[in-house]
Amino acid sequence: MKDGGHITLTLSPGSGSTSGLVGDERGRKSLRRAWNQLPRCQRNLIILGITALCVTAVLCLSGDQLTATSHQDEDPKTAPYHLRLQNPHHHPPMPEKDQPEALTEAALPAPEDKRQPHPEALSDKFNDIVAYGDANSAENVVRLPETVAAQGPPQAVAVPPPENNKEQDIGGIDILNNVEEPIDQQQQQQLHLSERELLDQAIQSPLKLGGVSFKEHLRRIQPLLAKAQHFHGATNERQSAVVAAFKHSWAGYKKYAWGHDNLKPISQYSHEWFGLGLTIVDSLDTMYIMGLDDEFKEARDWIDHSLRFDTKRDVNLFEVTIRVLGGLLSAYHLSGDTMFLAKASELGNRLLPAFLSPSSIPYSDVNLGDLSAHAPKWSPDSSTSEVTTIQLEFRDLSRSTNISIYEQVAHKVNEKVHELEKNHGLVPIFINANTGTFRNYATISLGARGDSYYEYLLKQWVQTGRRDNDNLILDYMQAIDGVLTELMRRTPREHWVYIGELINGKDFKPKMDHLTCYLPGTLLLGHQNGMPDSHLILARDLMDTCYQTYIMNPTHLAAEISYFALTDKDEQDIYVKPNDAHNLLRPEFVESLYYFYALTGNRTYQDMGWTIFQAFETHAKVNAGYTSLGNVKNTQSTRLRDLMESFWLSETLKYFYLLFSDDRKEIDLEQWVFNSEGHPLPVYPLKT
Ligand code: DMJ
Repeated sequence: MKDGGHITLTLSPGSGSTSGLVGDERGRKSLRRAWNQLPRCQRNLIILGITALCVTAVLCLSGDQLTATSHQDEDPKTAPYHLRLQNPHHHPPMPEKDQPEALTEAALPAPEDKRQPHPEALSDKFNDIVAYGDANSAENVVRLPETVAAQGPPQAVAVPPPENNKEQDIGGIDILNNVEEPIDQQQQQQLHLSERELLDQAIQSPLKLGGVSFKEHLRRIQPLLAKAQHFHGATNERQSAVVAAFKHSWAGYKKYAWGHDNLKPISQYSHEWFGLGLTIVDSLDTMYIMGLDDEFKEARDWIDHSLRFDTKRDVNLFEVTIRVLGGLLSAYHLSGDTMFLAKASELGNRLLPAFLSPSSIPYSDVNLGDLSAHAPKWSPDSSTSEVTTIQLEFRDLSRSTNISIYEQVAHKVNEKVHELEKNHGLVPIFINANTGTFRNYATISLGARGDSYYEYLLKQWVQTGRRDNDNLILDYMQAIDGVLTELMRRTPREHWVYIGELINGKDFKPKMDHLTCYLPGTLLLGHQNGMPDSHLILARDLMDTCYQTYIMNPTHLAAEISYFALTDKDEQDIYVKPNDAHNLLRPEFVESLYYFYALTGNRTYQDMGWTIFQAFETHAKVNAGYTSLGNVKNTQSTRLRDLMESFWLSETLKYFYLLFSDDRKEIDLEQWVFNSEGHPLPVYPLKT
């Protein structure tokens, strides 16, 4: 330390004196005098020597010694749980044969062998796992994500900026390389606002971010903005066939329903739901991935000039979040076009009134123009899957704009639901936004109103960098435990595995919605990220059943709902009731096929998908697009229903296209996470 041009050395009490402060002071003075009497060059030499000694000492210590904590000596068996879990991101590379990818591929039998309840390839492993309860418990994560690479940004390939996007020329770094920006005055002010004040600010000024215009805010966060990703387009006949199906759908929509939510392809008319051009917004990223530049540009221009969010009309928070907010954000991340981010920000602001409930569980309905929200007209409750399937999108909006409020309010829902009592980790399908509690005796289901609660537990954990011991992943593991013990059954003769429901929260019903066929893909994604082998086995068995629900019908298309035999007195192991025989062009099973192909490389899943794609071509394709069907049980009487839902373009066709890709990592699942509507969003590095 410099003190009037001199170096002040301080001795500890007792080292220079025995008489307390006075002696200490005297010692210090005489030392200073002696030091001052030394010639300057000698003093410099001494200082240099001391510095050299210190540097040598530091260099001799290894990195581990330098960062050692008191936990280092703890017995791994008795150390706290979080210390026993290794950080997945620092897991050493495994020898080739132990790579989970190889394990998964080898462990999953070809679909021909599928109907064995315990195939040989897995039986030892299966027995080793013993009881599901133990194997799946939160205390017993079998493997950690060995294949999860160090979290880096998605490989951004620089492409020329779109002409229509001037702000694109900024050449900012990838969004995932979040750089520390100096905190400016605007940010300083924001830091001092409470959550409620931030919420009010965003709601009162939906055309602003952090109190300033979008343009100004985006200018300030330039280094955080996304770069365009590059896709090469179809590379084989199957992919080309899917692109042709997309173009056919798009042409019909453009001709008969442009600017409206959905196409009615039989009556060749439009169908309105929220008045937000759903099909256009939902299709953006599919077109970008397929390399349909002209279609992407016309959609982009419609969004820029004609998409309005200020109409006084109630919309459903969940549907608009997964389709519109998710669609805009995904289009932004893939194309790098900040127009999409500005639109997403306005929509995010206008959806925020949903969170002004007494419990922080959002209301299901929001009036985007009025900026008000309420419970559905038909019930005081929100659907559980709906309030828990908005977090990927709201978090991404926060991370993309560097405005925290969206993530804050959405994450609070995670916390509230986490605290609620569950049935073996399973949740009732209704929750009250005023009281924040589940409806008593509500059904438990992995189909309608329950499904994506489970999906988003895992996917949010993946999105946020796969943090050890996170409540999201602990809740997910507990829930899948509950699925295995409370909901999973096999049919008596053919041993088809299915997931039933608990009516009133207790009475088992052997009914499975087609919606539940998303689960095998999610389970495999989880297994790839360290979940127990029991998840893999369930994924594979359920995959077989879902495929059977397609090929058992003469159309090779699945019904909306299937029932399963409880005893061998039931005539068929799987059957469809007349009122449930419709098909809405839903994506869930194709989505699972995509995950199975993307994560294992096994091309048999492509062949299964091709059978289904051809079935859609045969039975759902009409002059003006593709239509939902009323009956999959009779090829001569499919009873065309006249609706092409936007998820046909956002999900079903996108997953077909990616399933048929020669490059199974065309979208790298370590870098991207698909929202519930099939829109890829970036995975963020673990926050430290
Ligand atoms: C889509 O909107 C989403 O996949 C949602 O999560 C469930 N329903 C449809 C598709 O079936």
